[in-house]
Amino acid sequence: MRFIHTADWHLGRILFGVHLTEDQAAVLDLLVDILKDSGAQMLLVSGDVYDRAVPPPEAVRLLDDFLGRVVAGLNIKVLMIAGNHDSPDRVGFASKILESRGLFMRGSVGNTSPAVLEDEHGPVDFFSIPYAEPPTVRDIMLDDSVKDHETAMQVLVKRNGVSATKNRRTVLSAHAFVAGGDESESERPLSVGGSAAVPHGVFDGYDYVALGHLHRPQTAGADHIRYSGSLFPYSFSEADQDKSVNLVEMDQNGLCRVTPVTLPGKRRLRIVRGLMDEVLCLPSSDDYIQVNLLDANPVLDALGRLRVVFPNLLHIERPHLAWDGSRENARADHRKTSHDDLFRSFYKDMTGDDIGPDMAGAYRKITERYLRERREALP
Ligand SMILES: [Mn+2]
Repeated sequence: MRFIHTADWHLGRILFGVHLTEDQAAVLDLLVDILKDSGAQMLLVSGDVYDRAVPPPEAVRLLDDFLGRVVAGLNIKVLMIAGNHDSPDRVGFASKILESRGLFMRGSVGNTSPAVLEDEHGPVDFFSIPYAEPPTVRDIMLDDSVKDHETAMQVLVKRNGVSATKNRRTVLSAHAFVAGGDESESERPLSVGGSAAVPHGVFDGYDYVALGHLHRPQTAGADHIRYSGSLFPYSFSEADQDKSVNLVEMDQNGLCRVTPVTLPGKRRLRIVRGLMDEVLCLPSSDDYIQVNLLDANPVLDALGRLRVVFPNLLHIERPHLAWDGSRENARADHRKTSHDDLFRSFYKDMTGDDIGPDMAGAYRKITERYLRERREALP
């Protein structure tokens, strides 16, 4: 049995004001080709299908087109669960009708009956645990032992009735934060205060666990418990990361061989560092770019001039102007400090460096002229 595991599509994502729909469409085209060539019977999408509970129409059209090509066109089944960005009810819309066509949309934890597929060795059960807040799980399962994400996951896993001694092969698709995972900047935390983490041991008994939530591809405590990572880099903390899907080959005993298949995006997300003059000489590119400008001096129209080289420039960082909120002379009385010393300390606060003789001289010249003009203008 072969299947493909992916997650965290975030269709409709907007990054620094730019709609990524075109990039997401290009990656989904690649995924259709991968599915066509892989011999996979099933595609698992482990949550965060959309970026928002109410996705923009272009994102809905993109998913509609993709599912039509895969489920109707290639006759490959799809099991999709809701993540913490999705609306459970919207993802689960018409699910009972769609099941007969091989499209398993699992929005709410209320409906997690397995999708059963057969190969020459017998059946494989594909279970799902969509994302749900612990209080929601407590209400739906009528179980007061649910206090946090860990106890919620325990209760939901137990309901599936999968044990280590089972005689059927089982796969689980879930959206959760497994303890010890490597986070990026683009995941929305599952819990504010209190722990969102679940230990990987709760998944004992499954032959493969297809996780969603963390955007960097990784294993979670065991080789068969994995995050596929997101479809596309959704923050500059994921710059230069290769995104991929997992091609899983399961044998008659449930043993899985996992091969990541990379998804090279049309455009990459890159961070470029240097002085303004250096960066302007770099080869032009339509990648999504963050420029870390190392100039300490003011740079006029940085955005306009850099956009000539990088039309998809999204963000400029000025590490030398990154004031960290600490002021070295915060307690000094500014009324007793000379203009020169005030500026010297301001400069150090803003840039982290001591002022050089050129800058100090230029400042003195400007202030002297200003003070002279003010004196002369007085009646
Ligand atoms: Mn996500």
